[in-house]
Amino acid sequence: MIERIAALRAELDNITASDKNAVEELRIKYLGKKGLIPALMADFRNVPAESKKEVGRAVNELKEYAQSRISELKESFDSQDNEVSADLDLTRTATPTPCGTRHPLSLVRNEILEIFGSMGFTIAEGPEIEDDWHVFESLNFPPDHPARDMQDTFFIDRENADVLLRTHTSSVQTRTMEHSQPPIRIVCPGRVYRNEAISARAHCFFHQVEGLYIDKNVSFADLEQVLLGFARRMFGPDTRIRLRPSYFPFTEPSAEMDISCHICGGKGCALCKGTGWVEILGCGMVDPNVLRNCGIDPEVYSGYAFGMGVERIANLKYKVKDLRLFSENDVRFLNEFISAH
Ligand code: 2NL
Repeated sequence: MIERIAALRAELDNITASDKNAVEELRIKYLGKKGLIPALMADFRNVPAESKKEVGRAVNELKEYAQSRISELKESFDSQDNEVSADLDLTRTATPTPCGTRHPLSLVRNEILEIFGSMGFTIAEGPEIEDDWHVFESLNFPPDHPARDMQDTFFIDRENADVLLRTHTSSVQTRTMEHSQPPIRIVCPGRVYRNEAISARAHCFFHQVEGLYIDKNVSFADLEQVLLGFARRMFGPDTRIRLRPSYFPFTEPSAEMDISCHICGGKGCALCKGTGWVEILGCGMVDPNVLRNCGIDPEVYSGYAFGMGVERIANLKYKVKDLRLFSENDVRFLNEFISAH
């Protein structure tokens, strides 16, 4: 009996296991109901009385030794499982997931809309494929106006000259006037198309935000104040504006607005070509013909309108030299605007 105990003990000294299942198999082999150690214990009754004390202690020690060897092996696998989580440093900063950026034109458009929104203008949008009436006729373009030429406007149906891509977002404003009465106070953002050769300074499409305000007693002074407020929020509180007489078919009088150069403050630099002023938009009082065409009585109501190119404002704000960068979607360019959010 003592020899069998010693042999089992020696065996237990050398047990190894490749995984948890192997440990379980060993446990069954030595300690399970029909295992070697319970079998040994079953034979205990055959041990002569004078040896019972000694053998009993040895069997109990063997059992304890087997239990400790088996749990030792088991723990080695448990701690291996834990080693993965022990390596995991939960205080470390996670690897950053690269995420997209807003397009600079979206940033500038949103900023423009936000400024006019705070002055009570709501956003109106409309179709890019338009008809002659909404783009030209209603807006007081004479039939022989050069903008109506094939050279400037994209006609998208060979047979039908009445299907074209809008050349300005004014068509959204005429649509709004057609179906609602003043007061009307809207800003119209959107893409517009012109048939031009693509270069650093021109593209066949660009983006506009136009504004329209119609009510009783709207004056040119109202227009000037709203545009001054806009210029100061967009380009800084010290910005000054000047309005130069101009011509548009749909406004009378018409003007072009310059801001004091935000780079040199008006002293003269490369951006303002030494003049101290940079042009940012066109504007004017809505021509009475336009109001009449859209079902609004020019004897009762008056209004102002303005229009600006989003690319032009973005060029000035971010000093982008080549217009084509705005539509090429080169991520090296786009990633420069992460911090502008
Ligand atoms: C520019 C100039 C302008 C308007 C757009 C407008 C719209 C209606 C009636 C009257 Cl429905 N006017 N829009 C007026 C003046 C100038 O845009 O240089 N845009 C890029």
